[in-house]
Amino acid sequence: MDQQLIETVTRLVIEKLKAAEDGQTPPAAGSKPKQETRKYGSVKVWNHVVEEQKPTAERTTAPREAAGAQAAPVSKPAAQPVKGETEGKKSGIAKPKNKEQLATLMKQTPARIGTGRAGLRPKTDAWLTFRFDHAAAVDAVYGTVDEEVLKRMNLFSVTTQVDNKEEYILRPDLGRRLSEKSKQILRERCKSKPKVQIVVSDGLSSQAVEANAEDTYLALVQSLKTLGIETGTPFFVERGRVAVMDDIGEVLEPDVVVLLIGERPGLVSAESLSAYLCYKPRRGTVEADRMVISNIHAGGIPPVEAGAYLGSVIQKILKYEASGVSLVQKEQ
Ligand code: B12
Repeated sequence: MDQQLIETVTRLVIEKLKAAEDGQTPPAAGSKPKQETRKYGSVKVWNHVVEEQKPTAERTTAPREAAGAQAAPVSKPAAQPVKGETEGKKSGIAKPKNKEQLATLMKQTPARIGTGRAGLRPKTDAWLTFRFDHAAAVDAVYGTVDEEVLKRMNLFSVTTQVDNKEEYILRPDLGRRLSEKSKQILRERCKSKPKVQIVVSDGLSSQAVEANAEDTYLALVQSLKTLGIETGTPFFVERGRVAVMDDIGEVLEPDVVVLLIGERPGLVSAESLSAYLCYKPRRGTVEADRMVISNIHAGGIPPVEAGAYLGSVIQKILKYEASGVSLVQKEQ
């Protein structure tokens, strides 16, 4: 499909939805947005097709400025509505064979079931909602985390070997490696060999970090403090993948790494955060030794609850000196 056309249609749809919400007249069809990035409630439209190719030179602590036209708006986006929770869940099927059964099924899942059809196609409502959620997902992947959020959390930034979002998507292997400059920064700025190293990364959803990382992080820190577990110097990894924790393990040699990272957006929520944990992650760590607490967001595990729970999981990891499948085996 033509990327440009998709962008144009998405913009028009969102402008119409927003205008309907505000009771305004939408801008004329084809009129260009003033900026590359515009916000419509929970959706920002990112012109990712024209993302600036950045030089491959190493970046240090302020990599996001280079995003230029792609820079994220500074205000925190409104919380993403969680489907099935905030929506009326009206069935789109005119004459269901079993109305009660359909209503029961629809109540049990936020998935798009019972939306009905118009001939062979989805109904307009279902189609527009899909486009809206898809736009939110694109924003989550292509967006960058608001500097203010990182400042509030007192996190400095380092980068992986990825230079831009397109490369991030095409080369997961580079997202699993810290740049040489970043390794040097970590050696200079972080406590070496801490019990627990907390790391935050945008991963596949910058909005997950903006919406949920702060509460999760604060609850986690509080929980570890209460348990008397020492933590290292926290930081943010831009465009990271889960296995970047192995490089972090090599450089700082913590006992446990806990990585709060944005999950791949689905059509239910684009701001879901995961916490991946590993005991002594190092190059060559097998995936089976990692653990995950996923779906941390308003409609899933509440961030504060997740943070508190993570503390007890870490305590167990330290006790058994193992994580993932190895932990399960040692516990038996
Ligand atoms: C994409 C994905 C996968 C992909 C990962 C491939 C890839 N390179 O991206 C594939 C299909 C391989 C996969 C496999 C599995 N997955 Co999966 N996966 C997801 C998904 C949809 C998104 C994860 C994400 O965005 N991660 C963030 C990005 C930045 O990570 P990344 O570095 O690109 O990729 C790494 C992670 O995705 C990680 N990962 C993916 N799944 C899992 C599961 C576990 C238990 C662990 C420790 C790590 C892990 O492995 C990738 C390589 O390092 C989540 C759903 C969700 N809500 O999070 C489920 C999810 C995390 N997966 C899940 C499960 C159960 C599995 C499997 C155990 C399934 C199985 N029975 O084989 C395996 C385990 C894989 C592993 N690494 O150990 C569950 C975990 C439930 C839980 N709380 O323990 C989730 C939450 C889905 C669900 N709702 O059930 N998964």
